[in-house]
Amino acid sequence: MFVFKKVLIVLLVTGFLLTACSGQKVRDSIEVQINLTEFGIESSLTDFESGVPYRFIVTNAGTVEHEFMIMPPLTADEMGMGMDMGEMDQMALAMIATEKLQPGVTATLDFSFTETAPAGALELACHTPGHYEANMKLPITVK
Ligand SMILES: [Cu+2]
Repeated sequence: MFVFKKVLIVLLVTGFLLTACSGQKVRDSIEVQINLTEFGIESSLTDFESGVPYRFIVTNAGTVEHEFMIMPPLTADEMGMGMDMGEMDQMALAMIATEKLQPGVTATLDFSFTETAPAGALELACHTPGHYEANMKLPITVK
């Protein structure tokens, strides 16, 4: 009876540890530090993997308001046309709006890419009027 109890306890503890470990693997996201400035975007990571959960920690390190978008690059035509913000928002895979990125503020965004993206297909960008044209963009890849 004593041995049986011991085995049972070992099994219970092992089961608990396995559950705890596998649960953590699913939840843990990779942190990506992002700085927005006048005018540029810096990121601790530019090569991503599809299916991996990322936590984008975006800081507006500038003195004017910015926004953060993950989206395809705009063509020269689209830039010239002056797309409205609604169209822009629809193109974005994910975004943090201007209201949440006032100067000095840090906002977070949890996001997983669901598809791969070769070089040139996606970028991090700020589309506050004039900022994209002033080079607030950073190419990324997703494998
Ligand atoms: Cu901006």
